[in-house]
Amino acid sequence: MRLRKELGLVIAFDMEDANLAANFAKDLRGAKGNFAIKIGRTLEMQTGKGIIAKIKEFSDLPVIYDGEIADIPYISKKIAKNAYDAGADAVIVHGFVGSDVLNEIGDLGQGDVIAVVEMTHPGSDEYIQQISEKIAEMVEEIGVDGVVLPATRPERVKKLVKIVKKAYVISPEIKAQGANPGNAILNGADYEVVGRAIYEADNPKRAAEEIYKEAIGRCH
Ligand code: 3DU
Repeated sequence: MRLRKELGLVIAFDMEDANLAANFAKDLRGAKGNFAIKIGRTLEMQTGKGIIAKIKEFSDLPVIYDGEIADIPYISKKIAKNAYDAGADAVIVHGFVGSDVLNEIGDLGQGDVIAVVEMTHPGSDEYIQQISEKIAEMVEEIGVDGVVLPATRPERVKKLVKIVKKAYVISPEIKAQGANPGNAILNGADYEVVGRAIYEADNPKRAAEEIYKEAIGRCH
């Protein structure tokens, strides 16, 4: 199931309790909104790639494997293939590693390729931000399916979406690191990524629906 280029929320599954993750995936069935699930390494490390299959079994939402893949083409492709074979609809790969890695994974033809173009944390000023416009040009030329841009820097989202025109944009760091729901979407993102503010809430399903409503509500 490919992600569509439309407004929505990607829920980061970074919890370290696999049972909690599976129950939350089940609970999200029928949640009001356009959602996708992103499985991070912190969750995957608990059980291995089996967690991808388990979440897919319990959920009808698109599942992204966020391995932040950044290795040589041969290894990156193996990691991506393992994730796709386990049921992932998309994988996240770093753009800075270069076009050969992205092409190698794209050639598998098993699902979406989402490239990290720029990051959110302060340290990303030191290196990745210096080259992110070049990364954006490269991923646009290759034709990846999605890109990751930083919600904490809405002005960067605005600038980078002028370069990356075809791919859908997912933007992390809503709430936990200060960005407000809707900020990235108002600046050109398609999906906002929310982790802790949802899965650490007393009622995660309700938190997902509320944050979705808040983000999308600002865009009409
Ligand atoms: O801060 P939160 O708990 O809402 O989670 C943010 C998620 O976004 C988390 O899964 C992290 O891995 C991801 N992320 C990126 O993919 C890229 C970034 O530059 C920053 C966070």
